[in-house]
Amino acid sequence: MHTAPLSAEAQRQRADFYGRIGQQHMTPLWEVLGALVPPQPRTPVVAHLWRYAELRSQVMEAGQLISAEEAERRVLILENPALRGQSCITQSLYAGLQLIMPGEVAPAHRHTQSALRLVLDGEGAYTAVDGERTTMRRGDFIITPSWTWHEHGNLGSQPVVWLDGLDIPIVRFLDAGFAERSERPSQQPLRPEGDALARYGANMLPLDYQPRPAEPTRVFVYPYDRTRASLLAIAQGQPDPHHGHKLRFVNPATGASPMPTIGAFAQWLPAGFETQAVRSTDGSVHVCLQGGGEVRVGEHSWRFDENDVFVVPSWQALQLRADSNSLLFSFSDRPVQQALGLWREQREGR
Ligand code: GTQ
Repeated sequence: MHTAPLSAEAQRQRADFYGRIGQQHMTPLWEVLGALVPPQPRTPVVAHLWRYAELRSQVMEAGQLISAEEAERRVLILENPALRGQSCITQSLYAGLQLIMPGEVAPAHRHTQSALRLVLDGEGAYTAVDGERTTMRRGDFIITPSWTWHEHGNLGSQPVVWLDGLDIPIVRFLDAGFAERSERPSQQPLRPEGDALARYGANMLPLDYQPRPAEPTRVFVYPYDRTRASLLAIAQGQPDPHHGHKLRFVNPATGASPMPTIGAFAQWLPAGFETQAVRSTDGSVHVCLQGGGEVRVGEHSWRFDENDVFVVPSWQALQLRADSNSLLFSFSDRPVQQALGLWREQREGR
């Protein structure tokens, strides 16, 4: 403030005025302008790391407490420590660890919220999306776009755990949430497994396919072996000083992000590589699929290992160091920010 201190009388006058206009549901902008229009992002979100080795037993305990059928989805939500009770990991994104036990089905439903899955632990489960199943293998990135029917099942003999990422807070903010349960817990398979990937994800497209703008991709599984092979191939070249070897997942028919509200990325950091600090306006959720090292976010730092999940708030500097060859998956609301012309990134030293 550059103005002279207020007299007691003037302070009283203002307080009285605020009280009177408050009766009519008004409030003065000048008292809140700095907070409403900050010079740079001032997020309430805090950085945090969830160590999978410490969470796994509790995820498994949930498997004894409630069935997938009763729960509809048996998920332990990862709540940002500064946003407890709000079911979100950043202001715009939800994340949780979902467990499905052998023989269980998490029944078919659909909702306007878009979801991604990143398979972490166990094998033998599948997700079905609009009549096609995909087997869930560790590291697979699977999507269920807005309003697609989906269920999960486990035909194997092991508990299977994956990370769910959804745009629940975005849809809540917009008051645009709809959901419905299917009459049948499992969808009738309409196409063989692999059909969508062959039609839409092999550098070809069906003859008459014309995607609408912002239509989510018909490819609903990005297999880990393909992702890893691409990262290993580009890792023969020079890494980017701020990102290492990092690629974004796309709708192969359009080049846009797989779903309009959530962007997803995969990153390879060779053993010993340390990134330079970078910050961006999209708060992001990261998962270590291979390797381990150290993550620094602002003043905080953590060791990360396989299956650990960490959240980086908007506009906080991120630095990563890989102790062994490391592969990280991440997701954020970047496509939303880019569509609105809001996204910014700042690379240290530039
Ligand atoms: O698997 O459909 O973590 O509807 C939250 C809501 C997962 C799902 C979640 C959901 C799902």
